[in-house]
Amino acid sequence: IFELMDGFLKNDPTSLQNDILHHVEYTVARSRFSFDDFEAYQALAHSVRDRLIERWHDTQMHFKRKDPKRIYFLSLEFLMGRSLSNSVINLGIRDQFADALSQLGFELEVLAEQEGDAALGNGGLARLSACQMDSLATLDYPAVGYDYANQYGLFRQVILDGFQHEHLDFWLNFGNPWEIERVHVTYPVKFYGTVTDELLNEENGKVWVPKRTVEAVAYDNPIPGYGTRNTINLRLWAAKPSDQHNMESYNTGDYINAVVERQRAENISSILYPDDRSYQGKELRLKQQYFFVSASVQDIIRRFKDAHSTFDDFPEKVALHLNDTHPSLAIAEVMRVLVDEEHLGWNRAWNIICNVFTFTTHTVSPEGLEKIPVDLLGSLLPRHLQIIYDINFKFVEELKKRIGLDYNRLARMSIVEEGAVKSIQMANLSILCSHTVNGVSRVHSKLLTTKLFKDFYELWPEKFQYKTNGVTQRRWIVVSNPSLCALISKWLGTEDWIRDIDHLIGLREHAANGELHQEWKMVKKVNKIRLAEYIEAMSGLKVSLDAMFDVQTKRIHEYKRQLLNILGIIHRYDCIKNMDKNDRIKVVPRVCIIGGKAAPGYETAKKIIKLCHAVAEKINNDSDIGDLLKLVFIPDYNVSVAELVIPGADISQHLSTAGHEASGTGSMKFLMNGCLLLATVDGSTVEIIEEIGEDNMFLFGAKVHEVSALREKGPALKVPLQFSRVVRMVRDGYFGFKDYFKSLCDNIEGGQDYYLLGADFTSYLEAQAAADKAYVDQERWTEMSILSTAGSGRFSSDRTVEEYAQKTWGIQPCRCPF
Ligand code: 26M
Repeated sequence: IFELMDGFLKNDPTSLQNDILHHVEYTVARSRFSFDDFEAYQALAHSVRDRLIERWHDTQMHFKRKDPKRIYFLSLEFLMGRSLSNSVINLGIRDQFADALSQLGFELEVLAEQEGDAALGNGGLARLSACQMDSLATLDYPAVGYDYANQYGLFRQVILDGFQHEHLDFWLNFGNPWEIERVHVTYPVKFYGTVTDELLNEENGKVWVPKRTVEAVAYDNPIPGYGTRNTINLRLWAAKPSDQHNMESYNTGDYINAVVERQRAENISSILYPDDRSYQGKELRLKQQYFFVSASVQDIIRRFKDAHSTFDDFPEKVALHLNDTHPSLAIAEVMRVLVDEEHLGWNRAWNIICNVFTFTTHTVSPEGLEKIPVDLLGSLLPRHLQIIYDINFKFVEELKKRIGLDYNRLARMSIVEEGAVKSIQMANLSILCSHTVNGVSRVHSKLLTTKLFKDFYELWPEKFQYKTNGVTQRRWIVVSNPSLCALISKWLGTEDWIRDIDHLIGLREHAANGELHQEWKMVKKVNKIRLAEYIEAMSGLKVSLDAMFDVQTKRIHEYKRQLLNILGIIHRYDCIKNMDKNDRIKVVPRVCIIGGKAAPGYETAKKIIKLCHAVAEKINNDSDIGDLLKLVFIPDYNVSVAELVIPGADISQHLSTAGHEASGTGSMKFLMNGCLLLATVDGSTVEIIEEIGEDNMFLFGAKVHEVSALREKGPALKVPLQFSRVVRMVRDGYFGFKDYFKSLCDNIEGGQDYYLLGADFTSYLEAQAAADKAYVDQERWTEMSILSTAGSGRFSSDRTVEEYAQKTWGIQPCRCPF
């Protein structure tokens, strides 16, 4: 037994080779004497998976024995990206695998490229969940992530003639070695039907007679921590037809339709909704939300009941986290189970609810808040609607006692919104029922307590907290930038920063060291070469390595102001065109890189993508410009593309109109990779300034408190001539597609410029000029770059998760001992 304490599997090169070949032969079913890169990847992935499973078992056993309070992280989105490199690094066996493979004639990095990118999410919120899972595992917290297992993920972006097209992403077609199907972990999830009000009183709850049942089957995805044996679980639910599903049709003899109808159950987990408000109020979206919430809640309660006899202990053992309002039906579901099925009585159940839920919001705009039409909810989940009404009734009665009959305020705070479409305000429900409400940066939190949720803040100031977001240095340095990783460890004399980010600050004392500068520049060069090769392979465009690589990659949104970037590029082009020879020599060459997806129904965002291509076409083919300016749009930006782009960037742009970006996490990844930031003072940039110092960044634009006054000026707002000039170029068809781009121009002129591109243009150009100037002095630039990485420690998700554990969830580490 003791010999098996470390598991069955050995990690010496011979054992690893045997394991890989074993999987080639028996899992992939290819001859061990003949297999290609993809087959080698599959066999390798299965060898890694075996090691993950061992640790996963040990961790689950340990948690079961210790029975600590667990954090259940409910999120409708996890942007995991690829797993192979991350897993071998976190398991601490990367080099061993690389050696074993090279003896077999394969290269680890090449095989890693074979893996599909798991894009089970949209953008910031979704990648944040993934980073936080990595930190939870690494810091030994007893956590479980829950989501539904969407089959296709976010759409694949294909660019044709400069226009975005959305294609299905068949990422599961070649199988997914990281998931473990648990055919025996299944729960029925019920929909529709009626609530009988015959017998039961408030103490005993009510009886819901649902009409449809779908089976939720668990798919477990092990998440390994770094420097620990702990491996936690991301449990995804796939929808399968249930045996109880629509039995009547069979009985009435309509066999074919009954089968077709059964298969429809699987639609629930087939698609991921792109982030777009126009998708609100869709029945399928609501089904997805309830489907995963119901299965997760059943799973959580089953696990709790296995070890406990009274629900009074529930809040001591369970923290339920709502990642935005998307999973907030969990509130009504837990209430329903406790009242209707466990017969705890309303008050006891309510007391439990108020002590287990925690909530983080990722939104700044009131329009971004989720609303569910009452009719839709009432038809799909009649009992849940009743429960929400009951919660609201009691809340409003209580509120009247506290604030009196201020009907406007009561209406704002009510969970039920009486508008043109009567609907449920999911944020209000989440705030009411959670003991802690979190923002994702300091500015965001300020906006929440003074604007968005002011009424609630005044009632319960103690509920409101914020945790500035963070990202995991394991993925964003160790996996994506191995050369920088080695350099950092060399200069710090330790690899401890990979687990304990505070060490990173130690780079500061070397920031002026000439030897480090040489090595630092080499690393950046290696990463720029990698990125340049990718750009050439993708678009045929050759870019100069001497140019400043300037990157803006994130979802396309008006408030993120990619349009400001493009107009700035047009301005730069125009200036170069009008320069004489002597001045041209002084121009700092630039490669401008833009990437990101537009929601399929977001016309303006799609036009911005087209404009980017139209401008690129003009500039890149202008022989007069040469290497002085290039513009590239990187298609299908996702986690794996980000891993390649971010390390190669010299400068990155974060241009949101102040007050619109809740936090922003891309900037943190660039910062860790020694990339300088050109940014507005918005979201987490405020905290970044505190760490890096204004002198080491390029800041511009109106501040949060100045924005509304600027907007009020409307058409009277002065815009610089340079701005009008570049907009005119677009209007006049200098880049073609005159009619198509007209609305883009109308949106930002004549008092319509809601996101204040015109107002910020001068200061934007000044920041750009300052960046050019700084780049000329390469030693100064390198120092700033080193200071960026050195100061990025606060933006590790390890710090964020630690704060959540202590201040919000009340959980302790539970480390697997062997
Ligand atoms: C809504 C309705 C229907 C379908 C999808 C959605 C939806 C999906 C994702 C709405 C919003 C979604 O994500 C919002 C998001 O990603 N917010 C970002 O969260 C980051 C992490 O906290 C912040 O850094 C960003 O500032 C914030 O924009």
